[in-house]
Formats: sequence, structure tokens, C-alpha cells
Amino acid sequence: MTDKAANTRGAEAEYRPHTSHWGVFDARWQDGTLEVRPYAGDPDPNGIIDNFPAALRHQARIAQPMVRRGWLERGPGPDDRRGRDEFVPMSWDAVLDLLGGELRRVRDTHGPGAVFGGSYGWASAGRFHHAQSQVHRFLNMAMGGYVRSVNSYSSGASSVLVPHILGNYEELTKNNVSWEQIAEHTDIVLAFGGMALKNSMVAGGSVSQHVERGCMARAKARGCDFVLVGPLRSDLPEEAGAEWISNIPGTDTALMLALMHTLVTEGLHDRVYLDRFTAGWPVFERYLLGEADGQPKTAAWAAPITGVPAEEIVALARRLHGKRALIVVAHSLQRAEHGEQPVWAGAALAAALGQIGLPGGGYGYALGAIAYYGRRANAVPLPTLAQGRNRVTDFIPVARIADMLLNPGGPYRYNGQTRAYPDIKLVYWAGGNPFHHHQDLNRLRHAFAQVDTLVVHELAWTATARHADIVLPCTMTLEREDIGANSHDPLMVAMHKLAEPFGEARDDYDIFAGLAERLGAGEVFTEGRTSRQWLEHLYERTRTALAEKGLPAPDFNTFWQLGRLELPQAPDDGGEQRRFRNDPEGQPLPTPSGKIEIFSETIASYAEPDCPGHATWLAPQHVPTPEAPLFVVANQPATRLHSQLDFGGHSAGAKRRGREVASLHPDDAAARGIADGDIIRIFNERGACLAAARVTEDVRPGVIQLPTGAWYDPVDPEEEKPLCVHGNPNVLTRDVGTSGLAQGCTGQLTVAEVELFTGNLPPVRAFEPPVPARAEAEPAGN
Ligand SMILES: Nc1nc2c(c(=O)[nH]1)N[C@H]1C(S)=C(S)[C@@H](COP(=O)(O)OP(=O)(O)OC[C@H]3O[C@@H](n4cnc5c(=O)[nH]c(N)nc54)[C@H](O)[C@@H]3O)O[C@H]1N2
Ligand SMILES: Nc1nc2c(c(=O)[nH]1)N[C@H]1C(S)=C(S)[C@@H](COP(=O)(O)OP(=O)(O)OC[C@H]3O[C@@H](n4cnc5c(=O)[nH]c(N)nc54)[C@H](O)[C@@H]3O)O[C@H]1N2
Ligand SMILES: [Mo]
Repeated sequence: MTDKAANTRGAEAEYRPHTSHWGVFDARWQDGTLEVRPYAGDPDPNGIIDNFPAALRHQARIAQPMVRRGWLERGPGPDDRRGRDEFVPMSWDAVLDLLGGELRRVRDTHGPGAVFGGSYGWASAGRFHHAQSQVHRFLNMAMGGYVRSVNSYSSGASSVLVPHILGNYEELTKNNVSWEQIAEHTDIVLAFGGMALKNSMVAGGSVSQHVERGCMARAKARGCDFVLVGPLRSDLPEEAGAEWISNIPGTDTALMLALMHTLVTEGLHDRVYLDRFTAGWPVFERYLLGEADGQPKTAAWAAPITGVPAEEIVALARRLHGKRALIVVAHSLQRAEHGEQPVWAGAALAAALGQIGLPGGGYGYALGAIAYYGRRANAVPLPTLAQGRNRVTDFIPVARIADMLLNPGGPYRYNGQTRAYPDIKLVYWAGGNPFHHHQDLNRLRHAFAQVDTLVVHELAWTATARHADIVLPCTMTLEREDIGANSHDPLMVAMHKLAEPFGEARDDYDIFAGLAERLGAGEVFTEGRTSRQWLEHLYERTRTALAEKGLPAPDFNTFWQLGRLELPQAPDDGGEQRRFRNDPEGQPLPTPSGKIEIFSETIASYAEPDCPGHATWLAPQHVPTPEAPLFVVANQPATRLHSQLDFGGHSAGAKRRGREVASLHPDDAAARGIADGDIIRIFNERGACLAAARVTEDVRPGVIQLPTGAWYDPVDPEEEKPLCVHGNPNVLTRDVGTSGLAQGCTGQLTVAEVELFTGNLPPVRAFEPPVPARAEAEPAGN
């Protein structure tokens, strides 16, 4: 049956609701094409929904199960042919039998502690077909558990640091200063790394209203000032009318210290607040004033480090005093060497201003990074798939995956412990793309060569799928029913099915159900429910909570027909930080002292050389050199979520000559004979990629910005360090942790050189499926 016939029978022009991490939308089939339109209640829709139509039936989709030839012929084992081998198509029954046997072998020979199921990644919206929940539930129920990963690539450093110094991480990011408070109360927003609208337009699970632009415009109209600190002018929108302080990347901690030094020496810091609400300020003050190390952290000291003139630093400190001031530190600052320090220094600065816990004031850590920050929490629980119990206790900090695979048994530091990496035989990935998210991809390829078996569920031929031994094609969100919602958005969405599965693709749930059955855990995994029955079952939790509150609580079928359901929300009450301010003795923070820890005895006792007991300027090791004179800022892409649907129309439309666009300053371009639109080669000791140059004054000199997400596309995978012809910055980034405290991802910044690319331009092949094996290559015995 053609798509048109399959999808348009009956109601050609009828729009049906669906949602995504980047927005709620409706879609319908018209003349054989899918049309999408944003949810009518969204004041500022996200153009990323336009990636769907062209992506749905794109050749980059995976049509049938595939097994890597070398694995099929020689069996499981380390193999550096991963990523360059051929694939053999296989039927679902055969591939599930084969994989079921391999899972049984690993479980029975090595135990579940030899399975890595961390499977990091954003997958798709939808509470049931959430790939992470599905893979974890499967591994718990059918394998007895798995080695997991903790924390995220987003906030690897801050999520470990914050519980030591500020309290609950979720409260700090999600129930703290809101957009509404900024619109109404804030006098000055000092945003380190900005609050780019491209970022806040995304939220895991769903987002129905993009309010950030409107709230910034309201604040500005009321007289609020916005000051952006960072290498790119575009990190605050025009509506904010921001002043731009363009500092050298990675130097924000020095700038914050100098701001605090100015406040203290001019008597502008809030001593009463610091005495009552913080612990350890006197130790930190001795460091600020140079009594501890002989170096006062003056504006004159910070000026050459940060590239910001001393007078500007002093003037900024004076301006912050006596105002309803909000300090914002973007996630990006901590996705770098010593990433803990700017998070801690930002908290100390907000505390020195005495603003934490006031409406619209204090510390808006990560505000603007994602659309579930700065919003109200829902007052009812969401449908949630139980994941069962993991009997394996071992874990790794998520960004240490390559270290783990390359050094089984090797020691590493994490949050005060010395731990050992597990010995992994099988890696199972569903819903993430390590060839998008991980650093130093040439090293990652070696790491994946070490395992016995790599299993990947994917909807498209990502580089991760190409490196797998067993590739199982899964449906795209549009091809199945689900319930969409996030914890800080008032709209729950009935995600209607809009298309038949591509080729032989199956839902992750059905794939796991088939495997669970082969491992003797079919009934435990499915509980006898179809997908539709699961949706009805999971919906009940929210319906019951609504009914208990005396609110409209439609049954599932009514919800499904309505398409959307408004959920009640909690008050915008400032959360834990406000409660602490109002009642410091009765509602202490969940830190060791019950206060904001400007100095942490606990962290000091860990004796990490790269993370001392208070915010400290630790000069970075990874700085520009004559061979690599430019900073590379590898930030989030504006036209897609990470690598998802990079083959869609919106993402493809923003590229030039099929390459990702890298932005650099006219001076840096001129010095290298580069003009706007030229193809350039960006390279360092770890690797090289091509990109299309955009020459603009909106980037600080000495910086080149190349967003993440263009699919890794090695020109010749046989080479040791192949050129990526498409523009994936993770061929350049370093694979090292933030510090021995958190071991977070440091992918945001690296250094490299750039030159005009003058050779024959190799085509982009990332979206062409790997050539299927010839018929005679079927496994022996066929
Ligand atoms: N250099 C550098 N690197 C970075 C960052 C950076 O700032 N700089 N940022 C980091 C951050 S913050 C993050 S969060 C990570 C993001 O890294 P990831 O979350 O791994 O990136 P995604 O592209 O979202 O990967 C999701 C994958 O799931 C697939 N998928 C979608 N729906 C389904 C489904 O239903 N089932 C299955 N099985 N698969 C599905 C998609 O096709 C896609 O390949 O990247 C990190 N990497
Ligand atoms: N459109 C879109 N939105 C997204 C995502 C996406 O992939 N696409 N990903 C989502 C996810 S998972 C996350 S975790 C968040 C990430 O949120 P962030 O990590 O905050 O986002 P980034 O865009 O990586 O970085 C924000 C800005 O920080 C600036 N910056 C980089 N280094 C420095 C520095 O040393 N100092 C200063 N002052 N500024 C610096 C860069 O100019 C950059 O544009 O974004 C979310 N939003
Ligand atoms: Mo993230």
C-alpha cells in the first residue's frame, strides 16, 4: 500500500494532534504529503517541526533488520571493522533469535554486570514509547540488570556540584526564578552564556507554549536591563536589547571573581545575607582578597585573562549592587574544563548580592537552556512506565563511556570515591546517538571496537547505527500512538498515529517484547498488554489525580478524541531557595550546613587538585596554541535537536552546499583568505572536518562557532583519523572529564586551526544508507 493510500483513507484533510521535544503540532495528509502546523495556542512556535515531512520517508531511514557481516561470520568479539563493514539484511524472526541467543550467552557467561545499558540520549517525546524507559525496563526484567550511567551530557558538572553547595538540583533548575518573575520584578539580568531562544524552544517530552521571547520583551519594556557575557552576540534575542560583553571563552570564573572582589573592596556586598544564609564566606573572601594565595582577584587581574577591560568589570559590579539582580549561568559554561567553577562562582556572586530567593532575583542557573526551566510545575503526576529493579549497582558518569571501554578495571575518581571501570562485553543502545553526543569520535571508534557486541535500535542510519553489529529499525514518533507531556507544561497531548511504519520498522516496545519472550520474560515485560492497552493503563494515574482534585477527568477515549488535556499547575513560589530565604532555620537547604556553601568542607576533603573547596580560578590547560590558535565553540544547533532529523527539510535548508555552517569573525577570516560561503577545513591533533564559513561580526575574534549535530561523515573510514566532510565538531573535541569531582562532559570548547579548503570537494554521504550486502554473502547454511 502506498503512503497515501495507507494514511489518507477517509479523512484526507483532517488534522490530528501530535507532539515533539520541540513543540506541539497538528499534522495531516494532503495530496500524498504530510503537512504540519504548530499548535494554535503557541505564541512563538519552533520551526524545527518542519523537519518532519521530508524526514518521514527519507532514504536515511532504516528499512529492515541488519547484521554486520564480520560479526555474523566470526561471531561476537572485539573488531576494529565496526563502522566500515558491510551489513547483511535479516528477517525479524531470525534476528531476534540471533540476538536472544547472544543476550543469553552474555547473561549466563558474564552476568548482567557485563552489559552496558546506559544508552544515553533524547530519543522522542511520548511517555510510553520512551526508548530509555523501554530499554531499561527490558534489561532489568529480561537480563537481571545492566551497568547504568549517571548524570547527563547537559549538566554533568553542575548536577554533582549543586547538591553539595545549593541543595536539590531539580528544585534549583526547575522551581526557582521563573520567566513571569523576570517579566515583573527583575531590574538587571546578567547572563553568562546568554539565554538563547534556540535553546529554550526545546523541552524533553513536549512543549506547548514558547513564552521566553515574550517575557524578555515585557521585562525590557518595563526597564529591565539584560547583559550578555559570552562569545556570541546571538545568545540573547533582539527583544532583550542586551549589552554584549564578549569575553574569552572559558574565563567566566575569573570575571565573576573580579566582580565579587570589586563588591567586597567597595563595601557593596550584602554582609547580613552572607552571614545568615551562607557557610564559608570568610574562607572564600581571603582567597578573593589574595590573603590566601598572594593574588587579589582585582578587575585589573581579570582583564587580561578574560579580555574584558578592568573599567568595564568595575562598572558592571557597581551596577549590580542595590538592584533586583539575576545571575544566570548557562549549562554550556560547565560543559568545559573545570566546569564546576563557574557554577559555584555564579552562586557566590548571587549570594554576595544578597538576592537568592527573591522574586526575579538571585541565581537562575541554566535558565533559558531548556523549556522546562523558569516555568510552573504540573500539580498532577504524568503517565510513567515503571522500569523495574536493576540488580547491578555499578555505574559510570555518563561521559566516561570511551574510558570505560578502553580501560576495563581501570581506576577513576568520582564525587569523593575512587572507583573501577567495569568490564563490558555487550553494549545496548536505544534512543541516543553517541556519534552525536560524545567527544573525540576517532577515540570513540576505538572504544566501540573493544566490545563483543554492539546492539542499536534506530530509525535512521546514524553513525552509531553504522558502527553496530545488530541494527534494529524502530518506528519514528509519527508512526505510533503515545501520550506527550512534560513535568512543567500544562498540556497533555494525545499523540495520534500519522503514518504507517517505514519498511519493516517496529516499535521499540514490540522489539523488546519479542526479545523478552525469547529470554523467558515475555509476560513479565509486557504484563499482557498491547501498546494501546499500556496507554490506557498509564493514563489512569493522571486521570485519578485529576479526579481527586475535583477537576475534569475524562476517560481515555474522551481524552483521545479531544486530543489535548489541560493539566493544573503548582504556584510560581520560588521553590526551595525561596522557602530557605523565608525561614532559614525551619527550612534549611539540604546541604551539609543547611546553608549555601561558599566553601564546602566535603569537597575540600576530597582533595581533588582540579576542584578545591571553593570557587577558584584554575587556569585552563586547553587553550589556543600556535598550531591551534582559535577557540571552537561547539554549541547546540538552532535548526534541529542535536542530531535528530538532520536529514529533515528545516535542518538541510540551513546548511550551505550541504555542510554545517561555521561562524567566524571577519578578522580571522581575512587573515586566512576565507570569504563568506567558502568551504573551510577545521583541524587539530584529534581530527578534522569541513564546514561552510559564515563571516560575521557577531562572533568574538579568535573564536569559531560550529554547532553540534551534523552527522559524522568520514570521507574514508579506512583511515585512522578520517576527515568528516559534513561538519561534526566532535571529531575535534577532547574526551576528558570536567574534574575528579563530577567527570562531566567538556565538549563545548576546544581549540583548532582553520584553512580554506581547496581540494576536490567530497560529497556528503551521511544520509545514504550503507550498501546492502550481495545475495551470495548470506551466512553459511542459508
Ligand atoms: N561537542 C559537544 N557535544 C555535545 C554537546 C555540546 O554542547 N558540545 N551537548 C551535549 C548534550 S547537552 C546532549 S543532551 C547530547 C545529546 O545527545 P543525544 O541525545 O544522543 O542526541 P540525539 O541526536 O537527540 O540522539 C537521539 C537519537 O535517538 C534516535 N531516536 C529518536 N526517536 C527514537 C525512538 O523512538 N527509538 C529509538 N530507538 N531511537 C530514537 C534519533 O534518531 C537519534 O539518533 O549531546 C551532547 N554532545
Ligand atoms: N535548538 C536546540 N535547542 C536545544 C538543544 C538542541 O540541540 N537544539 N539541546 C537542548 C539541550 S539537551 C541542552 S542540555 C541545552 C543546552 O544549553 P546550553 O548548554 O546552555 O546551550 P549551548 O547552545 O551549548 O550554549 C549556550 C551558549 O554558551 C556560549 N558559551 C560557550 N562557551 C562559553 C564560555 O566559556 N563562556 C560564556 N560566557 N559563554 C559560552 C555559547 O556562545 C553558546 O551559544 O539546550 C537545549 N536546547
Ligand atoms: Mo543536553
